[in-house]
Parts: sequence; structure tokens; C-alpha cells
Amino acid sequence: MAKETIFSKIIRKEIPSEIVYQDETVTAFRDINAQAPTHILIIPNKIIPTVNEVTPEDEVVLGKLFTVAAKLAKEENIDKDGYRLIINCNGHAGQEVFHLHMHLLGGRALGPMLSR
Ligand code: DGP
Repeated sequence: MAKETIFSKIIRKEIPSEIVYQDETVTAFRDINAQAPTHILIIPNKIIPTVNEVTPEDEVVLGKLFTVAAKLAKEENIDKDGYRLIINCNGHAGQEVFHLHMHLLGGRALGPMLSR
């Protein structure tokens, strides 16, 4: 059984966060350390620690991360100007929370994709 992180507490509303979307399989909430005017984390309610643990049975819920991202981008009014979706995996990518999450970033020009 995968280990819980702070994100499980957010899903269960045991700690405060600004949840902007939730259903039976996906939760989205504003990042506590926003890197852009819009910075939302979109996560499966099921604990998947990293992309390395993704299995074929996760394909539906992970596809839903994209439909929720598109809906939220529209609601945040960043869909036309553009935005970036990021999923970090393990140390070289800087993953800090081991509950797979998609960052939705926008609201300003985000610059080059990678720092050098
Ligand atoms: P990553 O580096 O990809 O694992 O990103 C983890 C993100 O999670 C980071 O941008 C900060 C955010 N985060 C960590 N703890 C909390 C929390 O308790 N609440 C909220 N809203 N965001 C958090």
C-alpha cells in the first residue's frame, strides 16, 4: 500500500487548502508556494507516488487530470494566452511530494521550459 503524504489530508479536507475542483477520482487545489498567478495542483485521489508507479489501470484517472486542467485553465482565463502543465518525477526533477501531481501554471509569460 502506497504511503500517504500531506496531499491525502488535503483530499480528505483534514488540513486547509483552496480546493478548486473535486470529484470521486480527482482533486485540484492552489499550490501553497505559487510560482505564477495561477498555480494549481491536480492530483488523482488514489495515491500513485510517482510516474514510475503508473499502471494501465490508472489511464482513465490520469487522462482526467488533463480534462480537469483544461476546464480550470478556462475558468482561470489563461486558456487563450497559454499555460504549462508539469509533472515532476523523483530527484532530478525536484519532486518533493510523493503523490503524483500535475502543476497547472499560467497568468504570465513563463519563460524557457528549463532552467540552465
Ligand atoms: P513537486 O516539487 O512537483 O513535488 O511539487 C510539490 C508542490 O506541492 C510544491 O509546489 C508545493 C506544494 N505543496 C506542498 N505542500 C503543500 C500543502 O500543504 N498545501 C498546498 N496547497 N501545496 C503544497
